[in-house]
Amino acid sequence: MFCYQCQETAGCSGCTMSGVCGKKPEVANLQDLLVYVTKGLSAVTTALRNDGKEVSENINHLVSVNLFTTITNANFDYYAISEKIRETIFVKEQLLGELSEDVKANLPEAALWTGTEDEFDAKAKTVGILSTENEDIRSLRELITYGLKGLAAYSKHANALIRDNEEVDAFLQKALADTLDDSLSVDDLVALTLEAGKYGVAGMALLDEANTAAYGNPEITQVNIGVRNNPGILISGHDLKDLEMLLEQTKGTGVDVYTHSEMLPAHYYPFFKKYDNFAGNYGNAWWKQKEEFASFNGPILMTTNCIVPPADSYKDRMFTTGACGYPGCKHIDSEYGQTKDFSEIIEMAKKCDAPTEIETGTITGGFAHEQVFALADTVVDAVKSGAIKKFVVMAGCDGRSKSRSYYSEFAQALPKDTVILTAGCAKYKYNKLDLGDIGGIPRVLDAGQCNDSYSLALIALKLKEVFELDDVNDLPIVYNISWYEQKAVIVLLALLYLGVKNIHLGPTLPAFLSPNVANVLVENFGIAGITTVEDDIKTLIG
Ligand code: FS2
Ligand code: SF4
Repeated sequence: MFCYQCQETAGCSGCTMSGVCGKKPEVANLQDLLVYVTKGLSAVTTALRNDGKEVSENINHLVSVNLFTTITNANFDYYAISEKIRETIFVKEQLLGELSEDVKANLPEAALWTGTEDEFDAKAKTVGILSTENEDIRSLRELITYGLKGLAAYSKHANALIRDNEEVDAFLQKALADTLDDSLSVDDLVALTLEAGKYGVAGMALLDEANTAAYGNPEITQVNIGVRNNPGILISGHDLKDLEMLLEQTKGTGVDVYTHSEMLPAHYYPFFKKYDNFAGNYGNAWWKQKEEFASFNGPILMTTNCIVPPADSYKDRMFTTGACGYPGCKHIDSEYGQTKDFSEIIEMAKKCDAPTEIETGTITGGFAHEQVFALADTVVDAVKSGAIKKFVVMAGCDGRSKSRSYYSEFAQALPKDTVILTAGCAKYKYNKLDLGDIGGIPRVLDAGQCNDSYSLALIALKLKEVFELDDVNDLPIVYNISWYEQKAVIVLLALLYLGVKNIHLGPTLPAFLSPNVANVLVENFGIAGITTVEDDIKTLIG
């Protein structure tokens, strides 16, 4: 195996024996094959579109789910991945029949390869990351592929709410196919990387529209972090449609529902407030789940990443749905638009003890675009009066490396006239610290999940308009972003597309950036790593 797609990759260079995330070599290899056949399918769908033919939503969904399946900590299930490869080859074979022999002759090998299950392992070993020899081409192909994985994840959530964007899907598949094209130069791939950022904005806008149309605009909300006496179900991940189905099915059963990690922002949506059994948020970011899932006592539903390989003490209480999976954990699913049957989880919950309390109090969030726009006058006045000197975007991911304590320390060391804008599970490094407020505006404004970084971009663009500036970089906003997995890659590419410069990215720069590709990002966009809290405060705040 060779995998270097996430921030925790072994030795900051690549996992080769087994994943730091817990991914076994045979699963890592099979994920490479799933990416390969999905790229092959995408070359076929791109050829069909070029030929004026339509590609069905089902196929677009298959491409997105396949990519999502290979995101860090999403799916560890060899047989589920193998099944997706089989399905993808089957669909691709059917579509190939719609293309002329001339067009087929120009397709890449991935589009034409077919094999049975007994051939998957051997083939997988030949199609991994290292099969691209030139390190800059490899770096750009992987940077693009990881961005597309993030885009696919956001599309998949929108698809669950019956929202599709054919333009986004067509780009995603064309760009996947382009990563197989040996005729593309480094410059071509750099241009494709930036184009991916443009579609990253479109993908996040699609999901934002889907979420807010279904559940209303997030509003300032205090979320309870203690527990009640009823048995509970803990729901983690990002899929709000899954939460809606779970809340509907648990109504009146005596079972409470708690959010975990990236599901916390669901509390900010008006729609979910009508459920009396929507009890609060339990725990912290994904990487603490071993202790927190054990003390929760009830069943856990993982709707997406990030899964930590479960301990035996709660493995039989952990369920998966959607793109994620773990061997030995029951997977519950349905077709798009159909209801998932969570009755088994609810029945299990009834027999479990109530959660053990691990903390008490509340946390405040809900500062997505409409809520911040509603406060625009107060915010603008605070900037004009000098009460707020700077906004610091600290969106992104949390993770288990000790070096990430930097982000808690950085948040605490910021001058009192700065406001943190956050989104994603990165927030858990500082959302329980008492950082106070500035004239009633909390110093940590949480917009929501990682995809809600879109809100932060809209807020920046709104401030640019209000202050009549030509360049978003002239705003008093600085960026100190933490990353872990591939959704952060599409968020980063989206920010670059919007013209944001001088983003600091940590705790380490991606291992998949070759020195030359890293230089392109440094020279054109001023991307930098992090150093010490003291020095970075000086650099960013002055
Ligand atoms: Fe956090 Fe994991 Fe949100 Fe990532 S819970 S690192 O999936 O996308 O953020
Ligand atoms: Fe290693 Fe990250 Fe890949 Fe897991 S996802 S195998 S930790 S690089």
